[in-house]
Amino acid sequence: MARKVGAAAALAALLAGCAGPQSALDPAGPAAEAIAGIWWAMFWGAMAAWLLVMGLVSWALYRGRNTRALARPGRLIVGGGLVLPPLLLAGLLVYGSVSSARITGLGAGVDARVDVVAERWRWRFRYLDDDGRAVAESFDVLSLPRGRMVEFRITGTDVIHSFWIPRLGGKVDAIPGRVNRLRLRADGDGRIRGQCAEYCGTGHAVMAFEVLVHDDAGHAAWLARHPVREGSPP
Ligand SMILES: [Cu+2]
Repeated sequence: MARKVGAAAALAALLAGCAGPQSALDPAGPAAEAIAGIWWAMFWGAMAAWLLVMGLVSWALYRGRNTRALARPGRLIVGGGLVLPPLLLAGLLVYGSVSSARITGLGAGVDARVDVVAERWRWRFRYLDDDGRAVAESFDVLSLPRGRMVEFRITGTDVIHSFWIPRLGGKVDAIPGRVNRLRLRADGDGRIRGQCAEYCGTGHAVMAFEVLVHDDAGHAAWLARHPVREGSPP
């Protein structure tokens, strides 16, 4: 009984590690869902391969002293060592490639645009209207309209940073002199957190930001409360 309780507690603790405001395994949008799908496929695939190897190791260790060697060891070496790995990796490559359009948002219609500027050490978000003019600006807090595909144009002013909201999608580098694009959609509620994912200096640890997902009206009202600052660079 105590063992069962212990095992249940260990499992609960393990699963609790999959949730939270910054967990890529707790997806709140289609890109993060695709990434989590690949992660779980790799996890279960690796688990199956590990169990297979451990089974073979156990068999080799405990089969007894006087049994004869494998009749045809070449088969196991060629099958397990040469044929199986390329097959598994090819399968993973195909699955990953098929998922990549969902991860980048390529081909998806864009509902809103946000410029992301990474600085030492903070995030500047500029919300653009349909004509590409900034209508609002915020620092270290990002508001997103729920269910809308948002295109982020990501750059940096000083060193390379990396824009990452694990519950929404993959990370993209913020490189000075270059604009990288990423499309993300936030469908879920709850606390979402972003973080600079590239070590950028002593302030790296404080380069986290909060993501607020609002409905359309809430998002518009939030933008109205965060006008572009006087003298802010374009
Ligand atoms: Cu940074």
